[in-house]
This record gives sequence, structure tokens and C-alpha cells, in this order.
Amino acid sequence: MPAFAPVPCPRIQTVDATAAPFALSEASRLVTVPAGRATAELAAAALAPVVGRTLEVADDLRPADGDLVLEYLAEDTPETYTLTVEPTRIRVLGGDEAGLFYGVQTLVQLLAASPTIPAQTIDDAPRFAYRGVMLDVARHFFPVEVVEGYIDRAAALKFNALHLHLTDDQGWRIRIDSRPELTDNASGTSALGDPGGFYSKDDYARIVRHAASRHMIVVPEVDAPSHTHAISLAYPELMEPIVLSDHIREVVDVYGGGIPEAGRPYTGFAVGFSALKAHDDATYAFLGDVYRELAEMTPGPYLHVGGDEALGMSDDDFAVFMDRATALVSDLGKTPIAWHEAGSSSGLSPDTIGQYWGFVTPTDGMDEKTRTFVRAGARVILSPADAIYLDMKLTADSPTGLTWANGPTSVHDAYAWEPTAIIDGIGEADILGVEAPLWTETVRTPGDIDAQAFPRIAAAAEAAWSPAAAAAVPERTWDSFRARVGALGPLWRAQGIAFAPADEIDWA
Ligand code: TNX
Repeated sequence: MPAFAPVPCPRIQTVDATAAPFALSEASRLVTVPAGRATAELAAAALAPVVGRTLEVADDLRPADGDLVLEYLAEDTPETYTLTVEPTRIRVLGGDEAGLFYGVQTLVQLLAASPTIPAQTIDDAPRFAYRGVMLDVARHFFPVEVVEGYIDRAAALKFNALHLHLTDDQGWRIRIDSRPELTDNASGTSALGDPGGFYSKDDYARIVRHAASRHMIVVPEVDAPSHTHAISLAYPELMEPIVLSDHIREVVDVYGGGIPEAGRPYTGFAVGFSALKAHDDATYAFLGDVYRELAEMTPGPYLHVGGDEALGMSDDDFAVFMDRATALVSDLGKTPIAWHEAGSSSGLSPDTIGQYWGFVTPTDGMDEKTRTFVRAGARVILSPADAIYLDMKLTADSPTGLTWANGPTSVHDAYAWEPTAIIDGIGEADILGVEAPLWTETVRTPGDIDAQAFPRIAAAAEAAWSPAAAAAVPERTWDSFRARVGALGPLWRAQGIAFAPADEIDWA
């Protein structure tokens, strides 16, 4: 008997195989304490397509043979769980309610692979506190239901943060009551000339609630000072004029989709051409209004200020801008997150988290900029673009996706990297977590989201959740991962996930 079935993914921390297997029966129920009912209902819904019926949920904790028992502690052991498979029942004991939720995700994967599970004890805990996915709803807008679906998919892989890239050159996607012109004037289109859209405050509250019910926070991003052409359609006076420098012309050539023009919506893929005025107080009055309303909509601790690819701005102007933007966010009681370029300034609000999007082997001094955040006493989020940028093509003939980050990016590329090995001087304790971004220049439909994200999103999940490879954790290997991901095929199909059937994986 193998130590455990070739699931789950992300890989669990430890396994201890014993005794005879448990077998799910016609009579099996989900038994829980009243406070566990919401999690048990989610488990019943997740299991229904794989076991062919909706298991009864009983909240009396008097288990019979064959039952699945769900409990959690009120102790301070966040996100951990123990899953015990006995011959007559399975118990999932969460260290807290989120831990129970994660234990249930493991249970669903085990039962989806087989109704018979070897007796064993699984003790599991996350490696990193922040386990993120990012969805770019600015390049292409996606309605609330699609975002909720992405939350469900990510939470099932034990991600706990949804970063929403809400604004970019191509559109402004969130209602700001004090600045209504943003959505009135700049939300109508998407990249490729597709239709746009925006979230009302009620829509956004629905996303935040749905995420919370799956133990995820929402991290809103308003990208600035560049990636701001949409703002120019509402407040042209806040913007520097577009200057098509050689560098920006080169970027337009590489990314494609056309030349940006003042006063007209942008539907191409170029970056870096737009810039807010760094030395005008009106810029910060504007950002103050936007951040305040976003902070009011955000129960989570983070607010992302962007800061990437300000190609048309001097280093000094960029630093002035990032220093003031991060200070505004901190003053609102939120922790700023910024893309690593902001680390070129030494005057950021010192609590600012840096998000690294360079390669697994850093280039162009991106590692040095990322170390700035750690030197200031804050931590970093790792999103290595040549590994876990989910918008990179999986294969050269993928119908969607980009290639600039050493693409195509295979599942193996997405898997074969170690967070502590990327940036010299940034070790385990400096890393808040791992995030897999999905930029959507070419991603137009929910099916495109699935095909770009799956299966590589599982590699990011494993980097975020599972312990580093070591002699003591032999399953943290490519061969084990491919087997465990392949075993998720039936579950993903049952859940209607239109994953790309990568030929590196033997799909069950
Ligand atoms: C770079 S990396 C960007 C985005 C693009 C993406 C496409 C970073 C922070 N910015 O603006 O959408 O590449 O892969």
C-alpha cells in the first residue's frame, strides 16, 4: 500500500499510514458541531458531483459508522488541521474554522480519487501565511459570478487571498462614490475592444463576502502612477502628457495592440506610457479619496498601490509618488503592498510589503529593489513571472496567453522553483507568501481563465502551502506532484473546471 493515495494537492505536511481502510457508504453523513455547519454544507456541495449524491449534514456530533466528522478548535492554531482516517470513520479536526475548511478540501480530494481511503493520520499546516491568486479585471472585466467561481477554485487549493487588479490603462472597474467620473467615463471597454464593466459597491461587497465564506481576503489594487490611462478619461488634469519614447515604442511593439492616444480608451497591450503627476497635490487628494473608499470596502489588512512599470517617469518623481501613496494607505490603517519597483525608493512607508515579479533567477537589479522592503522591516510576496504568471502560454500553440516571461511556461516550469532560493538575503522569515497572477490581456472568457490557470495554479498552491523539498518530505518532487495533479482530473472535471490537459501530466 502506498503511504497515501496520489492526492492531495497542494501536498500535505505529514502522513502516517496504519490499519484497514475507510470506505464511504450509502449511509455516510457529514457530522459536525452547529458552528461547523456552513463548512459541512460546502463539503456536501463539493462532494456531490464526485460521490453522486448530496451527503446529509447532521449537526449533533454523534457519529455512526461510515460518517465524516468535522470539528474545529477555538485555539490559536490558525489554518491547521488533522485528518484521521479510521476504518469506521473519518475525522477532520481544524485548528480553527479555516483549518477545518482546508481539511475538508483534502477530504474532498481523497474521496474524489477513491471512495476507499487507507487508514492514516494527516497533520497539515501552511508554510506561508499569504497564499494569493491575482485576477486582472481591468484588461478584461469579469462579472461577480465569475470572480466567485475563481474564489471557489482557488480556495479548494488552500489559497487565502484574492488580489483584484481593479484599474489599469484599459479600464477602471470599481465604483468610487466621491469620484463617479471614473466608472462613468472609463469602464466601458476592455482590451481587444471587448465590452467593459465595473463593480458597484454592492457587487464588491458580494465578492468580499463570498471570499470570506471561503476564508479568503480580498486585496484591492489601484495601480499607479503608471497603468493609469483610464484615469485620464475622467481627470485629464491629473496626468502627464503621453510621450511615446523609444522605450515605450519598443514596449508597444513587444506587447502589441496599438499606440495609446490621449482622450481615447486604450484597448491594446502596451504598458508604462501613462503617468500621474507626481508633484501635484491634486494627485494625492484624488488617491486619498480612492484609498479611503477602498479601505472602507476592505475588511482585510492590505491595500495594493501598484507601482509597476512607470517607464515614462524619472526615478525621483517615481520615488516621490510611491512615498506619498504608501503613506496615505498606512495612514488609513491598512498595510500597503507595492510591486517591487517601488523598492527603488528608500522613503516608502516602512510597513510596505513588496511584491516581486522578476524571474526565478533575478535580472536587472530587481532583487536589490526587493531587498529594500526587507531592510525596512517588512516582508515580500513572491510572484516569479517565468514560473507562476498564469497568463503565460502553457505551450506555443495555446490559443491565449503571452510569452514575454520566458514563455511558454510548462507545468514543470511552474513547479520547479523554491521561494527561499530566488533572492539572496531573502529567506523563509522574510517571505509573507506566494501569489500567482493572472493578467487578462488575452483572457476573455471564464473558459480562458480556467485554461490559463489550471493546472499550473496547483504548482503555485504547492509553493505557497507545502514545506520545502527535503529528505524528510520526499513527496515534494515533480514526479509526486504530477501524479497528485493527474489524480485531480476527475474532481476538476466534475466541478466543470476547463483545465488545459497538459501532456506533461497523466490525467486520471
Ligand atoms: C507585466 S509584471 C505587468 C502587467 C502585464 C503583464 C502581462 C507587472 C507587475 N505588470 O501590466 O499585464 O506583464 O504578463
